[in-house]
Amino acid sequence: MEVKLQNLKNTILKELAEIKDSQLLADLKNKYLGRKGELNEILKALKDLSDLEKPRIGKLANEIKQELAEVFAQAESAFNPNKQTNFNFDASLPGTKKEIGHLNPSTIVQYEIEEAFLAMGFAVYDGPQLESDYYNFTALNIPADHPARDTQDTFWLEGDNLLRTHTSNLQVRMLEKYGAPFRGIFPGRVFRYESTDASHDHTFYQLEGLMVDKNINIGNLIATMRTLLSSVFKREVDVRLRPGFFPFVEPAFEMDIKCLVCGGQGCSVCKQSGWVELMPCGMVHPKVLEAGGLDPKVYSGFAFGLGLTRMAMMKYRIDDIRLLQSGDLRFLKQF
Ligand code: FA5
Repeated sequence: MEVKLQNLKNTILKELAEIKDSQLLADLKNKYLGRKGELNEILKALKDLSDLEKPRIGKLANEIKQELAEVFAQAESAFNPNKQTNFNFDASLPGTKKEIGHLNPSTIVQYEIEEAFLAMGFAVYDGPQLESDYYNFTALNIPADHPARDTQDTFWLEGDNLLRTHTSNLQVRMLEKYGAPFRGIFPGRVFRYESTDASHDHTFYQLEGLMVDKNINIGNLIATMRTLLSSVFKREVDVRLRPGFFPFVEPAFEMDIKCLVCGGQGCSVCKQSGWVELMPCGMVHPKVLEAGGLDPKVYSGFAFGLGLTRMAMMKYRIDDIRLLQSGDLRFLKQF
């Protein structure tokens, strides 16, 4: 049978070489490869082979069949070159739109802020999310027994480690590493062991800013806050400044924004108050400067800790923070 197959193949190839037109080609194909063609007749005998021979001869038969099909296809397109491209091509039709990824709204806002701060001579830094108690709390003038620790529910890890509760963990790290003068922002992910609702998540993004130099004052802080807001909103928005309390800044302020989801009327995002806590800030506490190796009599500075995820909610009027990390493409594709 093996010999029969090889002989058939050789005969077909020989006859094919002498074919002069497409009709003869079609006849030849039908004669040998058609349903009742000679090749199929030989293949019918496969079933009578021994179990030992069947796989080997079967494989060979398939290879020959495939090879001949390709040879005929080539011959057909040689006789009729238009056959292959037998469709109407309209270059003016729009192409199929490729699906591309989308940036998360928090990332869009982060990039806008980064651009504005780079233009003001700030640099963008990153740092550890797995942090020690020292940099997250103690170095920020929040010793072990300080009640301020309770305001940021913490995911504690083994030893003295934790998942950072805020991007302020980088304040002392940066001063230690770069000294003064210093201008930097540090966007990043933070974690809090708290239950979620429309404006609270357990994992969210903050963007910290720190500027330290000689003669830095509250005027510099306020001018920077203004630049930050206009870089994101590109228009005037209602904000209010009220006294705050954070052991690492003195004086400390809370900057709230009039809720843009409800226009200040009251909703689940602003807890019916019309205002959303957005950006605490203040003048760097002398103890923090000291922890960073600087003399507070020579240097002063300001720091702020923007709720980046909440900023994105305000900008895009997103009424539930949990949507931002839901991974729901119907939501993400809108940005
Ligand atoms: C802090 O985290 C301070 N480190 C901020 C700071 C930096 C103060 C520098 C002074 C100087 P607070 O816990 O308030 O502060 O969080 C800052 C912002 O993060 C809030 O105003 C809010 O916008 C956002 N935020 C806080 N908790 C959550 C949460 N669970 N989900 C989403 N956003 C939150």
